[in-house]
Amino acid sequence: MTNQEKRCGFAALIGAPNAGKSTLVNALIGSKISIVTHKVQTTRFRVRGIMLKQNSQIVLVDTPGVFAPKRRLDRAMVRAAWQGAEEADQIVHIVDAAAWHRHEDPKLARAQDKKAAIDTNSIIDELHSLGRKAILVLNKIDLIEKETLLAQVAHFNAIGIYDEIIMVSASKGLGVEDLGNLLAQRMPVGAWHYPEDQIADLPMRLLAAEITREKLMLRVHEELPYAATVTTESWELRKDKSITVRQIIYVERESQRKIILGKNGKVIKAIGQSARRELMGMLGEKIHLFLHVKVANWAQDRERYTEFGLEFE
Ligand SMILES: Nc1nc2c(ncn2[C@@H]2O[C@H](COP(=O)(O)OP(=O)(O)OP(=O)(O)O)[C@@H](O)[C@H]2O)c(=O)[nH]1
Ligand SMILES: [Mg+2]
Repeated sequence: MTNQEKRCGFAALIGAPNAGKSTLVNALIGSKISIVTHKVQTTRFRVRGIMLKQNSQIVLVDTPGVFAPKRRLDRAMVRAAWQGAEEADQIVHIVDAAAWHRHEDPKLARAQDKKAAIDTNSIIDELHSLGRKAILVLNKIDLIEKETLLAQVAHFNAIGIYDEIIMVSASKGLGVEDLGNLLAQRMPVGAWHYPEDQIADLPMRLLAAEITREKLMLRVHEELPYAATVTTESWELRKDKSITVRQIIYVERESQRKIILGKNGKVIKAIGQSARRELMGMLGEKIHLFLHVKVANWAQDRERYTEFGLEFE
């Protein structure tokens, strides 16, 4: 294959929180590079995954969900999402088709579904004003009936900003191949940006911090996941090839620190164990993971933003 035939470009995935963007990026790449939870606002910054398909190298940009921001961190997240979209060759708008279906029925709609629908509509407005066409992905089709889905296709088609609509189940792998092929064909001709075997553009210590944050989000509830952030302080390769990783979990208040530690350190221990297990599986080396919980006003601290490439306004 000559270099001329090669294609390379960026595809940004945008959507309301919890639509399944990170799950879809991981499914397209075939490896977990972006964390996933059942909670909204899991992804906080742009994560680049790299996928090879046909003769194309596609840089998939996973973005934070787009929602009405309140806090400084929220605003930085939403800005990061739109920057990802504006810079991309292709925009993929992901909608949770099951949530959209529920929001249309007063008997089924939960508060979260209504929020998702509002966020989805505001994304549509923004795409309109950007004057950008997008690929629509209706995700979570494993949860709804075919007829419902077809009605949704008609609804979104009529909006006039989508030049393709693809139905997928990111978690079941349905339709993922079709989306990959479409993106491959649409990438501009050009040399590949990354080595052939690279699947993510994210330093290991950042990914390791994300893994710990995922386990934390799965373990503690309500507002606590949003009051916490994780930083990798040190990453040390030992002679026996094992790796010592030290991380700090920042929370905003002493009461939150106590919950994360748990009785006799039970909660932090469980978070550490499952993070360590996942890191070991990923790196194939023995990991010694040390977690430390600190109270700090981190959401107002510039460094906690810049380490993730977020803007600090
Ligand atoms: N049933 C079903 N669940 C899915 C599917 N795709 C994603 N999910 C679930 O939806 C939830 C949210 O997935 P994420 O990938 O974290 O969603 P996201 O859009 O990245 O969310 P944020 O980062 O918070 O914006 C998780 O519990 C996933 O397992 C799907 O195709 N079917
Ligand atoms: Mg995500």
